[in-house]
Amino acid sequence: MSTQEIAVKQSTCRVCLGYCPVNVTLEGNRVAKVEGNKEAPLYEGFICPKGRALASSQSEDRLHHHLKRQPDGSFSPISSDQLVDEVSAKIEALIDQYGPESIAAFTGGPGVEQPALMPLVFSFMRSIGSNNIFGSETIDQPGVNLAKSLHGAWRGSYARLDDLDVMVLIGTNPIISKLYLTTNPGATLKRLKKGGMKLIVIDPRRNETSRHADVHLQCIPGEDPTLLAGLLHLLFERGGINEQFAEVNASGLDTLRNAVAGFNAEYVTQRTGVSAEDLERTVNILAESKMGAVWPGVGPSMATRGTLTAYLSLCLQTVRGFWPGAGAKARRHPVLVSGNAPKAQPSAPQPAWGFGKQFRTRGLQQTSAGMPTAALPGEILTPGEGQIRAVFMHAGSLLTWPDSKLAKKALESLDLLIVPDTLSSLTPTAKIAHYVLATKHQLETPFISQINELVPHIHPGYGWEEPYAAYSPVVVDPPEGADLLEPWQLYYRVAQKLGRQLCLMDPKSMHEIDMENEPTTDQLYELICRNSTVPLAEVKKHTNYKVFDEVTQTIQPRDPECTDKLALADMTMMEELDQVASESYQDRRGTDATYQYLLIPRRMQKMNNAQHLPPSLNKVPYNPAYMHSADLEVLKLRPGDKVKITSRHGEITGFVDVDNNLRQGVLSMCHGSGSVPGSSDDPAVVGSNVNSLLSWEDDYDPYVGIPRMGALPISVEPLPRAQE
Ligand SMILES: Nc1nc2c(c(=O)[nH]1)N[C@H]1C(S)=C(S)[C@@H](COP(=O)(O)OP(=O)(O)OC[C@H]3O[C@@H](n4cnc5c(=O)[nH]c(N)nc54)[C@H](O)[C@@H]3O)O[C@H]1N2
Ligand SMILES: Nc1nc2c(c(=O)[nH]1)N[C@H]1C(S)=C(S)[C@@H](COP(=O)(O)OP(=O)(O)OC[C@H]3O[C@@H](n4cnc5c(=O)[nH]c(N)nc54)[C@H](O)[C@@H]3O)O[C@H]1N2
Ligand code: SF4
Ligand SMILES: [Mo]
Repeated sequence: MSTQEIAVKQSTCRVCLGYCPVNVTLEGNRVAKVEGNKEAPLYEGFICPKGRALASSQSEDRLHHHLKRQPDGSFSPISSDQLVDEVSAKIEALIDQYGPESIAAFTGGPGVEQPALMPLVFSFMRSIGSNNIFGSETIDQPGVNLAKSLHGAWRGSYARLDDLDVMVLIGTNPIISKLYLTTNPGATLKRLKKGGMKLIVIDPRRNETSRHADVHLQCIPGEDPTLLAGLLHLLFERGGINEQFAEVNASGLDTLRNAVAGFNAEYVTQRTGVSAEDLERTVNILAESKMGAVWPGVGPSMATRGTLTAYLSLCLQTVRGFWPGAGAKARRHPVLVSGNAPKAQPSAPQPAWGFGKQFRTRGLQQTSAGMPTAALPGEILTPGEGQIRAVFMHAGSLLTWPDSKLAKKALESLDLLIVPDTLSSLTPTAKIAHYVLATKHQLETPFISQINELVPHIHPGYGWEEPYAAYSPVVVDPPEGADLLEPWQLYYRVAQKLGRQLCLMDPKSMHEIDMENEPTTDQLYELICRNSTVPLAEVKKHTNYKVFDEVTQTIQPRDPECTDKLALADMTMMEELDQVASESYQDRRGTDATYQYLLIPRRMQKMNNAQHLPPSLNKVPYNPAYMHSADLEVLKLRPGDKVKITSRHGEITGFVDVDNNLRQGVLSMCHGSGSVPGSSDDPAVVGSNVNSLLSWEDDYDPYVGIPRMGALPISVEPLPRAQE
């Protein structure tokens, strides 16, 4: 029996943007249990296994000191002061010799966990004069952002879930990912279905969400543009266009009609593998629905032509007039941010590219989705003016960037690589760093929920539909004797050493951070939220999450002088659609006698990208290669068998498992596991790195450079069974 004091504290899980409210049971300074908080509104006590596992991940082999890589490749502990001194000196020398653009930062998942990280990364990079701020959003769904620029946006945003007659999900699995259904997704979906909402899912896998679908279009991977063009064509044919809405709010209706004319039911059926009856049922539901949402996810984004898929999704939305009108309750409400009143009117298309930074790699450039990650390895490896020599890396890049071999080569060639980590076992990316920043665990830091109000600008699937916000104080102290820094502190201290002034910027104002006296994380949060609609001090008064009803927004009427229109026939998109129509789709798909299967991405409930989660969470420690039993039979494989998976760019060892929810001919596998090529790690223990099968050069998106990361032709060959 423990004699330690037991206490329960309220907090927030920050493993993903679900940001679930949790109750943390402490035994002394040890986290004994993490559970859902039943008193917090909206979530009804919901929590997933990853949240519950925060208890054990907190107490595992923690990294207590920063590490410096020695010439022989080993690591030695160093103090925070030494880390800051040495990193500052190196940054200063690189800037002197090569200029500020030789310094880059990359932020991935950890930006979700640490609300102060992004503002300080931006501020630091601005202070040294470097534009090289990259992030995971350009290897995620950059097309969603580009499509919004090309099509224009509805200033009233999408309708609220409760107002939808139909929801169309294209390669997204909210029950697992929490995209689009942020709070308690299973219960929310059941409620919506009970209320009469129809669900249409386009996905080669009958996933956890499509099991609730009225129509599941189990398409061949990579054929989303064909399918969407077909649905548009059928809507035009059967008079399912909201002409009145389009007349006032959109341009290019006739051009779009002509562009999709070739996508008749026969062609689409043959090409996508979806039956004509299912197409018909889908079109009927769409035509009968007054309000809807057409939402793409990771699936089509990875399958190439993600921008076109996202664009056609917006076109479908607009030709049906599925945008909410004046008087409706809005879908978003600013609490910890400032906001503009939503209006029932379009805002015209904006430039998606053609401004900002141009890179030397494959002609890639800055776009409305940000700096292209696709350019980063090339910009590191190509000598000469513009070469990147130092990277602050907040991600698990060796397991999450396409082409792990190239990622390793590039990151190893840097003069300076800094990677934060929490565990002494170190991630593969941390293992090749010059400096590993030992950082606090999420329950050791305070939290504000502001990011969930900012991300909807990047992707409509995140954020709350209620004016919701939370502040969570520190729950536990870091391990005794540990010398840790929160990542934002590194930026602050290096800037201080270099004599740079850090400024926080938001649309309303610029604020200079005091560079004499280091703020606490809480003080920094006050500054970050200085223009919030509800003062942070007010949010802090509520230990539970709270719905701030007083800032609820209603969609305002259209400005009488508004002449903006949504573009249904952007020229670049129409050209790409024309390519789709005229190409040999078998050639483009790329399967043949050798590469018979298509690899597709997925997410799993008990994994989150490359994050450290307790291996005990999952039945098997690796990421299984799921296939249909009919395919396994042909290959004479049983679940658990070891296989060699080969693409045109690389090979990995994997372990198959059966999933009869998959379309035949498809292999579905999660990313974020495994090791880097050349490593001796056992895939039965660490899993398989699907990114070793990818190449940046393969069929990359011409605008942002995201390569083929799904719908990837592969071969699967049995290997001798693993020794027990
Ligand atoms: N093949 C394939 N590749 C993909 C995808 C796919 O579907 N298929 N998805 C893509 C998408 S959508 C995304 S968003 C990216 C995500 O890619 P990443 O952003 O790289 O993934 P995360 O796992 O979120 O990053 C967390 C990693 O950073 C380390 N880390 C660094 N700093 C910290 C810190 O301060 N705290 C903690 N706790 N950990 C830290 C963690 O240990 C972990 O290794 O992956 C992309 N890659
Ligand atoms: N548990 C968990 N939750 C997460 C994450 C995680 O790693 N684990 N990651 C977070 C991140 S970084 C992101 S970006 C979001 C992503 O959230 P989602 O977009 O919902 O991503 P997935 O859950 O991978 O769902 C992708 C779906 O696309 C399907 N698919 C694959 N290829 C194709 C195709 O060619 N066409 C179509 N139509 N469908 C296809 C897959 O079968 C799968 O069902 O999830 C976030 N939430
Ligand atoms: S869904 Fe799971 S991982 Fe995401 S915030 Fe909630 S409990 Fe954490
Ligand atoms: Mo993502």
